[in-house]
Amino acid sequence: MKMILAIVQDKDANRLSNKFIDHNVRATKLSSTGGFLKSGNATFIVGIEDERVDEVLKLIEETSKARKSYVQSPITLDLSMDGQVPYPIEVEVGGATVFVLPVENFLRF
Ligand code: 2BA
Repeated sequence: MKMILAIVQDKDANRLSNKFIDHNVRATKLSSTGGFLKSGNATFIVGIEDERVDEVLKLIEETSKARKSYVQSPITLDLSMDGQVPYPIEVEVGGATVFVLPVENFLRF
């Protein structure tokens, strides 16, 4: 068994949840926040049999789009008043960031 941790953009999260339901994939969705953009994303936890890992990765890949986002450049406190104007820096977010981990034990009580 493997655990798949998939971080996807909020905009893709509902579609991915629905795909998991359609394909009988059990998943837990957590609301998360990207450390860099500090904006909301979603993290899915999926426990899945080894032989279904590729199927789940395909569902994630099909659903997750890369999008451009913008972050403000840092402003430094410049006492010379040398007109430092923050400007937006473009970053490409996603599709999805995915980790596949081995599961030592899977228990349900
Ligand atoms: P964020 O940390 O908010 O990052 C959003 C996007 O900003 C990243 O997209 C990347 O394009 C850019 N970025 C992140 N850190 C950067 C840096 N130090 N310098 C320049 N640009 C940077 P993605 O790479 O697609 O990541 C999307 C989200 O996936 C991340 O949101 C974070 O929540 C998660 N993530 C990505 N890599 C991770 C990792 N190695 N471990 C844990 N979470 C990760």
